[in-house]
Amino acid sequence: MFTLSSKNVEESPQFKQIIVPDGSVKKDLVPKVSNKELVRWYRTMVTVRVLDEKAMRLQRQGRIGFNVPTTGQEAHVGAAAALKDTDWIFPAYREHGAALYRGLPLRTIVNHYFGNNDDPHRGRRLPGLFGSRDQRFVNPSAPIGTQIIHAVGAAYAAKYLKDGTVTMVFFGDGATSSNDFHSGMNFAKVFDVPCVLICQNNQYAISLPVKRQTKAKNLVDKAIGYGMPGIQVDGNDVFAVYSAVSEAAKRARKGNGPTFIESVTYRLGAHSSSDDPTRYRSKEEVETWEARDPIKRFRTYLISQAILTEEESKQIDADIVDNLNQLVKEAEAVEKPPLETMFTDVYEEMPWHLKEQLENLRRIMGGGK
Ligand SMILES: Cc1ncc(C[n+]2csc(CCOP(=O)(O)OP(=O)(O)O)c2C)c(N)n1
Repeated sequence: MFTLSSKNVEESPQFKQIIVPDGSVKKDLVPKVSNKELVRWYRTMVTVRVLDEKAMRLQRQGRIGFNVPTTGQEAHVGAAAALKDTDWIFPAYREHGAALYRGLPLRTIVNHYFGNNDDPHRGRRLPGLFGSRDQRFVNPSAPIGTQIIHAVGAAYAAKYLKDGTVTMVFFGDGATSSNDFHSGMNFAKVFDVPCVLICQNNQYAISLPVKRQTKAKNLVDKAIGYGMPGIQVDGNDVFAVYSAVSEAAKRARKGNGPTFIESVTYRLGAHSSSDDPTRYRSKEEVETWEARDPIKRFRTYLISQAILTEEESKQIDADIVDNLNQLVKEAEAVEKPPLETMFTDVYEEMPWHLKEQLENLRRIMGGGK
């Protein structure tokens, strides 16, 4: 049986790939998507990259508290693009591209990074763990894998209500070892709920490589045990991700139940701003994956097809940087939430014990805000 390793991903017999790393394509597999839409995907992917690079610098400068890197995993934008706006997305914590594609304003994410008074979460969540009801982009849960059962439950509700919506849940390779993965996958297929379960196999759960996570040859093989269709896809290929999710969403909408997708990708950055990946992986391995960069190959494709010129792509990139720098400047100038907001917005009326804690805190802080 074929075992996937960082060196041979392209040789896998079941691996779905449309744009190969040099930017050329398997023509008959290219999805029918307008040029305008392709440029939207490109913009979104570049925005995610630029945001990540900026956020890491801001964190190192002590201007924001934390960052969850997304560099290398931007092709998941194709997954969001394959759904309808009325479908629900249950993300893990590296799906900034799906949120932006759905229309969550970049300004909101930047405010959230600063935990300022305009952050809808008002600084009460780890930066990167944001959600938005308007975009049907559910708040990620920090405990690994829990969103799988939430998404499957919501899909069960959609089936019961016959409202035609599909749910899509993202999770990492590490999450496939969680109890919630098992119960979610099992329940999803037993009740044939309209759910797309997409595992972003970025090769590591913090420092634990995927080969120490499971004895299965490939994560996609896990679908077989639940009687569910599985697709293994090049997770650095936006076309392949889009096609796989389109196929899965179509199946779900027809009433034919869930699909498990293993999206094979790589986290080029650290696990989080608190991690040092040089302690557990080699420079050579990272370079192997840098050569499969999802943005570079998509840009090469767009330019080769005259969908964008080299100059236009550079202009888009530069505009994104300028816009982000401006948003950062503005977000940094917004006041921090007042102290009492740690206790408000939790209950409609603040209960006595929170009032007491607020008073104690005020006393300790010397009445400061
Ligand atoms: C239930 C649970 N156990 C452990 C952790 C600590 N933890 C945070 S992230 C992480 C790794 C998750 O890896 P994976 O699912 O592959 O996602 P990735 O971070 O690679 O995107 C772990 C173990 C947690 N948040 N929740």
